[in-house]
Amino acid sequence: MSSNARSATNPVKDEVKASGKFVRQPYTIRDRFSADGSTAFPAERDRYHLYVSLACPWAHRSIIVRKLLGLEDVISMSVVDPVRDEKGWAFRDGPGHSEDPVNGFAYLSEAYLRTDPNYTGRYTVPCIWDRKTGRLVTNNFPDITIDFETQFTEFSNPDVDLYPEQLRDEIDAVNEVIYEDVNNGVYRAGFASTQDAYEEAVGAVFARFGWLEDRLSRQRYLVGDQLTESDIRLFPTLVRFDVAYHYHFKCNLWRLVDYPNLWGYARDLYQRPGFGETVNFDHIKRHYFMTHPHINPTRIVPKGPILDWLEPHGRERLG
Ligand SMILES: N[C@@H](CCC(=O)N[C@@H](CS)C(=O)NCC(=O)O)C(=O)O
Repeated sequence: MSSNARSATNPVKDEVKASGKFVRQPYTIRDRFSADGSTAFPAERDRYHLYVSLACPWAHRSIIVRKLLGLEDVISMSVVDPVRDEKGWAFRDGPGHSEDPVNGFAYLSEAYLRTDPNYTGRYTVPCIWDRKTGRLVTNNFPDITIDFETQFTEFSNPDVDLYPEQLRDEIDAVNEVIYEDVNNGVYRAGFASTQDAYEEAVGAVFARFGWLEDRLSRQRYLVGDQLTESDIRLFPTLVRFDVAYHYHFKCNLWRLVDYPNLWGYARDLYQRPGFGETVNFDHIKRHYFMTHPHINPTRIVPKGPILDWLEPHGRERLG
């Protein structure tokens, strides 16, 4: 099956290997922004548009960074319908989502095919459209936040540095293990098609949760004594964990709320500007439970769990 004729019920089918392991597709549109005009996409005001889903953890990272850096008036953004069908992400008016304000596209696929008529990957969020050249610049989520942090500094809040030079090596190392075991780990568990592949992935998720629980018992943030890109990488997975991954992706050895430090850390972030205000549990739940019918064929969205994200976190004592 070619990627352009993806299964209506399971768009990642091509990425589930004979071993039953989910191996995520490589990123295919990977141009970079530049502060100094050294690439074809210089950092400019009112030129670029970020397409996101509020359900998607990969997109959530770019939404948080855009907000924390104060780039909302520089890079415009719009939100797709959280429920995806066989045509992929759609632009539609509804609670928290809208039609495409830039191109009037009905489906995100149109942005990809306008960029490259031979595009065969999945039509994913987040991705960034360039009004000037009429194409997508990138759908590679790690580059998006790093470029916002390092190439748009002329336009961003000078008091916020999420990728400080002296912490970059440690941030990159932490991000790598978090990506493998946690961010993508929950997907490797949820999309596994054999018992062995599932168990390996779930083991990695909870082994890394143990490591994080220990690390966060001693420090308020993942790296250094400030908020960084690493915290922004972890938070979107944590905020989705008990409402989606625990049940829908069968990551159910424990819940986030069973880890005092990790749960306190997640609430600490949630209660800050840029974090809780960018979380939409309605989009998250409807997306996961209604978009993967090979996992949840009834598409029934669970009512719970009931969680108190605003409960005091007590993390101030750590610095
Ligand atoms: N760009 C990355 C991560 C982004 C990603 O997977 N986003 C999901 C939503 S959480 C998506 O847009 N999926 C569309 C699809 O599978 O057709 C990838 O291609 O794996």
